[in-house]
Amino acid sequence: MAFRSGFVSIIGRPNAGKSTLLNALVGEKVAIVTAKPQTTRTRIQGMVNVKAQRGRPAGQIVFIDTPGVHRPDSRLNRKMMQEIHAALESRDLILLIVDAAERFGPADQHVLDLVKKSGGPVFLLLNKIDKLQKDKLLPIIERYSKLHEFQQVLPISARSGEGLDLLLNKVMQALPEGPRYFPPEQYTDQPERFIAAEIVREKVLLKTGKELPYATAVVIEKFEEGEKLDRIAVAIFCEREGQKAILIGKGGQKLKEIGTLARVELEALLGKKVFLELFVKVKQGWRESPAFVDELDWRNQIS
Ligand SMILES: Nc1nc2c(ncn2[C@@H]2O[C@H](COP(=O)(O)OP(=O)(O)OP(=O)(O)O)[C@@H](O)[C@H]2O)c(=O)[nH]1
Ligand SMILES: [Mg+2]
Repeated sequence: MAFRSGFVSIIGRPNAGKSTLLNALVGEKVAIVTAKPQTTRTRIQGMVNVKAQRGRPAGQIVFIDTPGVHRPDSRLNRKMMQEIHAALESRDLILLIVDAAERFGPADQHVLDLVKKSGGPVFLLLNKIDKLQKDKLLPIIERYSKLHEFQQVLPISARSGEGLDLLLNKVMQALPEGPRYFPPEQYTDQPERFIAAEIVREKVLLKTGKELPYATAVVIEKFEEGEKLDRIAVAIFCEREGQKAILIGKGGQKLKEIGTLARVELEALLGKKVFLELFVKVKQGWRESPAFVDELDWRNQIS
């Protein structure tokens, strides 16, 4: 059977579990995951190399994680929506992912309309079925199936892995013959620097309350690779002095906790000791600054 490949975009509301799904499919932490909405800010590719099995050809699937679909109210949010539109264009397949335990509402309709408008085949993934009583599932599937001619409606749990094998098989069946786009050992398109910044941002989201997540941005200021030790300096931007005080915490305690968590994960990622320095900086209104928001996207940092 001929090799198959294609690009598959994962689209859904904030917190639906898009990044958790990407990580579970790839088997590596490609995208950061938190319980807070709007965690993902750019589109992120994760590659899965599929071996041939009985009745299934070998292939390479490039999954694209995206920010959650929301109503944009700032420059940053508009940029996030642009990322979603970019991921919707000329894809081989769209995975629309919803939290199966939540009621379908206007925000879900908005996502569905967006996906419909882009045309092309769509799989509906009913995620988080681990939270659901089994007898609740069938009526949910029936209700969702009436909304659109989905090519597949698949119950999954990105967290437990339930349903993901079947999902991979169905995706492979839906993809065309095509080349291997990336070498087999490459599992993401993001540079290490960006992953490092994202890891720090994840720890910031994890360790702070409701208000800060939207107001923080993380920029790598120094990334010096050594044989045994990497020296990384990171700026955490927020919008107000009060937020800076929260991030630093009493006697620097909060920042220390963030730094320790991030360092441990960076050392595992880089396979080396890491000397990590964090600086908190205030940049008023950065979310409205086109230059700053554009600079946050690693694609713009490279070109
Ligand atoms: N119980 C359960 N929780 C899940 C599952 N998938 C994701 N979650 C949780 O849902 C929350 C959001 O997960 P993410 O993967 O960050 O969601 P996302 O869609 O990428 O969110 P944004 O990046 O903010 O758009 C996290 O707390 C996850 O642990 C699942 O299958 N079951
Ligand atoms: Mg995400």
